[in-house]
Amino acid sequence: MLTRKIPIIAIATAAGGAGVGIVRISGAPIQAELVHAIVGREMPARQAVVVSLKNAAGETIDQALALFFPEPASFTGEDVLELQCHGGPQLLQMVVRRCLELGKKSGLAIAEPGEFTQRAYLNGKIDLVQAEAIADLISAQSEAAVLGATRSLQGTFSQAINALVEEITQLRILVESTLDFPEEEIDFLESAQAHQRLLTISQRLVGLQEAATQGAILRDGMQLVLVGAPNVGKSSLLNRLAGDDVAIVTDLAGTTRDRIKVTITLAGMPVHVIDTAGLRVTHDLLERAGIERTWEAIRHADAMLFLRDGSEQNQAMSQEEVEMQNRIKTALPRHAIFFEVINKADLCSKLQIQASQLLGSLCVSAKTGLGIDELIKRIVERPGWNGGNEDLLIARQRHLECIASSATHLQKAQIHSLNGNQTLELFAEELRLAQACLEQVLGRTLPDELLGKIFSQFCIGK
Ligand SMILES: Nc1nc2c(ncn2[C@@H]2O[C@H](COP(=O)(O)OP(=O)(O)OP(=O)(O)O)[C@@H](O)[C@H]2O)c(=O)[nH]1
Ligand SMILES: [Mg+2]
Repeated sequence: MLTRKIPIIAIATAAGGAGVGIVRISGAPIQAELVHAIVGREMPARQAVVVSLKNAAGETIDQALALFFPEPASFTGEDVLELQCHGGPQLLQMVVRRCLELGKKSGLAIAEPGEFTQRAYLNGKIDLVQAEAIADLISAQSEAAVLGATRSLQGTFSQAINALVEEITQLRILVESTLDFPEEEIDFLESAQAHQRLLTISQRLVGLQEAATQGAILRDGMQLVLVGAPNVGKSSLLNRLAGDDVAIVTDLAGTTRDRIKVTITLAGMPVHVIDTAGLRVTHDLLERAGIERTWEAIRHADAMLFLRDGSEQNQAMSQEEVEMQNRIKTALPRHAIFFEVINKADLCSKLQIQASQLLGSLCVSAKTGLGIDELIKRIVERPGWNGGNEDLLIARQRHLECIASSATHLQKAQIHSLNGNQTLELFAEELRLAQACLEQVLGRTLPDELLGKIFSQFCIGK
């Protein structure tokens, strides 16, 4: 997205009829004549005024409540004029059209998606984490996600990152100034406890990494895919996890033809459970199309339950099953978690169950509920979900990647810090890189095109 200087306008409320609809204009500045032309009077700062909005023929389009926020004390940091109209889609379009006519000379144009928030970011009103939190707040699907996004918007996440950046900066000042006095460097660093300070920073970063991991799970939910041969009980397990008869269950192999996706919460963690068509060689065109979708789901999984039927006489995997499992593991994304689950444990002997558990499988019965609590516990604990109760922040994969890179640079810095004076410059360099990665989270050192991409995913009018 290009950064434009012209004033912009958009309908800020959702499409469709509503009691109130808001049209928002932002500009640096919005010419006083334009404001006057739109609302038919001078606007006081930050005071609600009832105004008549008129069309070119002088007919009243609507009676609206107008608010004018002069820069810099506004959302975007620019002059902002907000018109709270009646919320009819046609009416709001007419208001926008009229404003565009009146603002033609000033270059008034329709805002691009996220352009208001981008201006707020560029004018230093919010950092990138806060800007992203606005989009996440709008699209939040659960109470916990709303609270987490609000916390991030209020700056809790940014403050934690800023505090770490500050500590790394202090350490860098120490190390880099030591570089100028090579003969004293080791003693100096030792007396300043550089190594200990680095360890403390690393520990804090790990804490932040854990919080951000929780936040990313909260925002995106986990894609949990149920895979296995026909009839092993995938749909039955989906129904058990969802606590509802979501998918059809029969004793015919090949019942499920298409992916079925249900979003549930397991121990407070949002999970998108995806039931799939059983994997087997088939000449049925419809079933083959379903199986192709199973592979598609595997390629996008965060976690997979590979189900086997425990009631079958032969507990050992056939050559065919081994090959299938290997193909699946290759198709899974690198970060995905793989569980082997033996279903129909109600039909297994105690001995069979013990033998399977020894081999690392989880034994459950979708029919009776046996082992389901343990399965849920294992599913939520692997990505590090801690129950998601208090102090959750919302976070994105982008944040996780930056934080992980920062942690890697801090680890390298630790190695160099122990290696004495030969590697002091490398120590300093790794600290610099660790800091830069954290600053990227806040958007400070992010390339323009990436910034544009982030804001273009916002809705128009935000
Ligand atoms: N005893 C017992 N039967 C089960 C269990 N889970 C599923 N079944 C039965 O196994 C049969 C197949 O179950 P489904 O859930 O349809 O299996 P599926 O893996 O979805 O099968 P496809 O959709 O054909 O791939 C049904 O008759 C279920 O009632 C279980 O834990 N115990
Ligand atoms: Mg099924």
